[in-house]
Amino acid sequence: MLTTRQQSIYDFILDYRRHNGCTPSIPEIQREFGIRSPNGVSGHLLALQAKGLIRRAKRGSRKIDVTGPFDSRKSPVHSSPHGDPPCRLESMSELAELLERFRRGAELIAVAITGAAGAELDYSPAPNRWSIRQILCHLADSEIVVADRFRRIIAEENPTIISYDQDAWARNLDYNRRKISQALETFRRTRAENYELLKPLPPETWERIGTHSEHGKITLLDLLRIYAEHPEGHSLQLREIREQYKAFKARS
Ligand code: NI
Repeated sequence: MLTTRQQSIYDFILDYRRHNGCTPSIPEIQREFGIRSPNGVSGHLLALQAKGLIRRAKRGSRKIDVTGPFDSRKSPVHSSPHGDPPCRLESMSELAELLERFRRGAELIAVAITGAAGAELDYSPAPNRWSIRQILCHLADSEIVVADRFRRIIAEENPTIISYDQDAWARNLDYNRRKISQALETFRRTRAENYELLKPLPPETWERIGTHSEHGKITLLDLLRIYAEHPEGHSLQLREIREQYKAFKARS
């Protein structure tokens, strides 16, 4: 069992990686959780490491490998031993598989929230953890963001990809009050549009690049990998929240 804090830090690492294609630095984890010293973060990371969820190349290194059960699929973006994102396609069947995972994203989310209603939708398992409603809004908004990123990388020469603060969006864009049905529909519709855009692209287009404002060079293929994985991670998160809600209801 993880402590609530360890779980939150682990979730943060997974979600950060989903969005950015790499894991957060110690100072970023400090800032996120208001931890004063880097040693405080190291303590939590050592605990996650002891539980076999992460692995670190060496003490103090930026690179955190996620190895836990939530992530049996190795990070597609930073799986090379030198830490450079692989830009090339291993095979056309790999691409077909990624596109199919990407296509199925909205369906996965719809299944994960089937039957959820009422207070369950706004239940937050712990401070700073998102509710089902907030996660759905986040999925809709992040799909709109990536719709722009895909189009820029395909159409423009090395466009700048600007990062966004997903927690500030959740706080300031009314995620607590938005309609879940509408968020799911936006996610489904935007993902379908993105899929139609990506499906017929010729192999060389997948090597086109953009430059991320914080993380540097990223290929169209990297972006597809990250966003094929994105709803998969959040669907596991949704299932966990629903389990936690069930336990909470049983207690109260
Ligand atoms: Ni996310």
